Amino acid sequence: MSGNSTKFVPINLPHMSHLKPISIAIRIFFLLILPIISLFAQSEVNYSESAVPAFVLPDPLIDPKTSTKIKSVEFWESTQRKVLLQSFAREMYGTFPDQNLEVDFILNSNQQVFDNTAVRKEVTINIKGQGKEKDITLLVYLPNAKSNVPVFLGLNFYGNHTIHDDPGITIHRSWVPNNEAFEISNNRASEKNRGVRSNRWPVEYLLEQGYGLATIYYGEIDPDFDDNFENGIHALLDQTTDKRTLSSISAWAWALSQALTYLQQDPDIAADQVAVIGHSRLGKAALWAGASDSRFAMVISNDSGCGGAALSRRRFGETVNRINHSFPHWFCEAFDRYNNEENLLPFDQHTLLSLIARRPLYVASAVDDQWADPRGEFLAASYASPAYRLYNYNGLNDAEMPDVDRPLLSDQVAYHIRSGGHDITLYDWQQFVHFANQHFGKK
Ligand code: GTR
Repeated sequence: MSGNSTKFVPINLPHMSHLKPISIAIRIFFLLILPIISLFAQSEVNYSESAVPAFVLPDPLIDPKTSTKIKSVEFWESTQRKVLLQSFAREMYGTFPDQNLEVDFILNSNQQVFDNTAVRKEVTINIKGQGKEKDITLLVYLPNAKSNVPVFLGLNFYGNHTIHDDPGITIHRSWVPNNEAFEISNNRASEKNRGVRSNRWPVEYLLEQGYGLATIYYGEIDPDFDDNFENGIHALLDQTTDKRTLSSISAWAWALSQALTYLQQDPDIAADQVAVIGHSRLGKAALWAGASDSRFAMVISNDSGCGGAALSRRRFGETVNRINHSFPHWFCEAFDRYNNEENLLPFDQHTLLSLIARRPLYVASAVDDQWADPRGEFLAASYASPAYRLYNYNGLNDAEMPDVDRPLLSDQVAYHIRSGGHDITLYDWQQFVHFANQHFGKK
């Protein structure tokens, strides 16, 4: 990773002996104290709207070859979208780990649960590459009362068994971050953690609303630490390929697409009604999956922040420089070039959201989650409107940012800022269900 190239001026204090104390003080201030102050200033997090720098956003609808505005869906889909997707892969999210991987699905269990009101399926996604293989488990709940079920698909942070206290959910054997509150130690999941994250996954509520839920533990795909891409599905790739083009976010997004392939084959599921959803870093993965795989019928970002829905150029809360230093494995190495140089990015996150047009998009923020820059998330959704207009939708258009807990729903794009902090709550899910009902033809 390239760091800051701050230069220090050498100070030779003895040479100052002929100077008056006042000029020594001035010299010390300029040579020693000022550089220290400015170093601190750089590392301070900006939470002030007045300190957001002036910036110009690249227009996703300008054809770089002719510098003219794109007006046709045909050109957008056949050319520009592809160029922009490649640009995101090359400069930010990394390439998809899909070279020469073979993927198979095995339905391991299919059982009635919750007093026969629902079915729980566990599907092994078997991935082979370079003579090695890896299994990841997709957990699926579907309501019994319906056929052709629409499904929310999202990754989870600690294991499928943490999303509900259902004793039938298999406990994974992958690396998992320790968490005292969840009784996770030695980086191993166990019975003790069953259901610890059920507050984030309202399974019964979704089933009652006629939706299915599908989830994978993201650490089974690629463990969330900087391992130089040795572990997870990266281990199944040809290690002579350039590792610098890989990233964890692309691995997680790739697995979401594999899960979608299974869900589209499941006869109980509406193949054209699978919404991809994610919270926080998994919201970044959901957006990248949704942008790059148009089979996802709806895309939902919850508090995805920097590298997700928030505009990078605003430098509000988490910045490109910070995220690349804290999580070097999330993005590809090329993204380091934009540390403190956001204006050089050939796109911004409104471009990513534009790639989701014309499909329904929901961006959600939380008012106390300033680190994720709620306003930057709203603006990116709003600035994606021109792409939606290509398809004769309005998108958020020029709407003002709504008040807290007052969702703003346009024809295809929705946004809310919830009271409270960085989390995904029942309130969030209720808004997503309401939005999905509009698009998936329910009442
Ligand atoms: C934070 C990170 C955010 C967000 C969050 C999360 O540490 O800075 O970008 O992804 O983690 O995933 O909970």
